[in-house]
Amino acid sequence: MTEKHYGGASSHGLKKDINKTSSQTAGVDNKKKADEITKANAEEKVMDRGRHDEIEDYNDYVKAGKIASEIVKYAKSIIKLGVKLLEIAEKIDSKILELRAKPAFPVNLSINEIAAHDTPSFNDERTASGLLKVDIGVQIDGCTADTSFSVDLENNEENKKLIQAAESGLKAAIEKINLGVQTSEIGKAIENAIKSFNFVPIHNLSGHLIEKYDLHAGITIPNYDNSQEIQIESGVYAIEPFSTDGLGNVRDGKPSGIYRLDKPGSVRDNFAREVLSFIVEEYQSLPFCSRWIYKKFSSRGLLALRQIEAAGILHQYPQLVESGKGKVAQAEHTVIITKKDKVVTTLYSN
Ligand SMILES: [Co+2]
Repeated sequence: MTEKHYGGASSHGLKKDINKTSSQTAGVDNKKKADEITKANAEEKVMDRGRHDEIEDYNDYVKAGKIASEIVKYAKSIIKLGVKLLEIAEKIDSKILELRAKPAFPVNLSINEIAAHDTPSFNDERTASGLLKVDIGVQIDGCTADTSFSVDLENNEENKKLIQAAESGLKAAIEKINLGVQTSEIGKAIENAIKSFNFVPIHNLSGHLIEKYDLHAGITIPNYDNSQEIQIESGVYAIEPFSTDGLGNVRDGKPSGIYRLDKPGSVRDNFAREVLSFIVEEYQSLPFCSRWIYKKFSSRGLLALRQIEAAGILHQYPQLVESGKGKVAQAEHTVIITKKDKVVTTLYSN
C-alpha cells in the first residue's frame, strides 16, 4: 500500500498515539490493554535496534512474505474480466486467514486511472475490468509483507506496456537497493526504467520503510530522482513503482472506505465505543475498511464508524486518481536489507 506526499509532508507524517486514543475513549479495561500493547511495542522496538543485522531476526516478515506470494498466485487464478471486485476481495481476505496470517491492510483493487486506495464496500457491485492493480498486505504479529501486481483485462497493448514498465522499474530498484545506497539513486533507477517505455512514474507516490504495526515508518523510496540524500539502513522496505501515460501525479479522489486510527479522541455513544475498542484491539495502527466493520457489526457498525470518524479519531484515505486521467500500472515487492543479506520476501518460489 503506497504513501502519498502532500507538498513535502507524507500522509503518514503525524505519528499517532494509539495509547492515548484508546485510553480516552474505550474505558479502563481497554486502557490497560492499550498500555500493554504500547509497552510491548516499545520494548520490541528497542530490542529491534540491536537485532536488525541478522536475517534470522526477520522470521515473521519472511513468513508473511511467503504467504503474500501464495496469495498473489491465488489472486491471479480468481481474477477474470467481469468477476465482482467484492468477491475477489472477500476470497483474498479468507485465503489470508486460511494460511494463518492476517491482512495488513484491505486489498486495494484499483482500476485504470485510479492508482491506489480503492477497496470494495460491503455492497459493491463493480466488476473487474481494464487495467487492474491488486495491492496485497499480509501480516504476522504486525510484521508485514506488502506486494502488488497489475493485470490487463481488456487485451490492450498500452496496458501491457504500462505493466512491463512498472515491473522493469521494480526490477531495477531491487537490483539497486543495498545498505548505504541513497534512496534517490533507487528512484532514479525506477524513473529511467519507466521512461525507457516512454511513460512516466507517479512522482507523489512512493515505497516505504516497514516496521512492526507501522506500514509507513519514516524512510520513503521515491519513484524518481528526488535528489534527497537519505541512505538505506538495515530494515524492511516496500518498493512500489507506478507507471502512467498521464501527467505523473495523483490527486485525491472519492473517500475509499479505508481508515486507520489517527488521533486521540472520544465518542459518547456506547455502541460506537464498542466498535472503537474493536478497532484499537484488532487493527492497532494498521489500515482497515468499512467492509470489515460491516462484516463484524452489520449496518449499525457503519453508523458507529461515521460517528468515530466525525470525532476526528480516524483518518479516511481518499482514492488516488491520476491527475491527467492517465492509466496507471503498479508493481511491488517487500525487501529485507541487512549487512549480509538482501531478501525479497514476497518473491518466494518453491
Ligand atoms: Co506499500
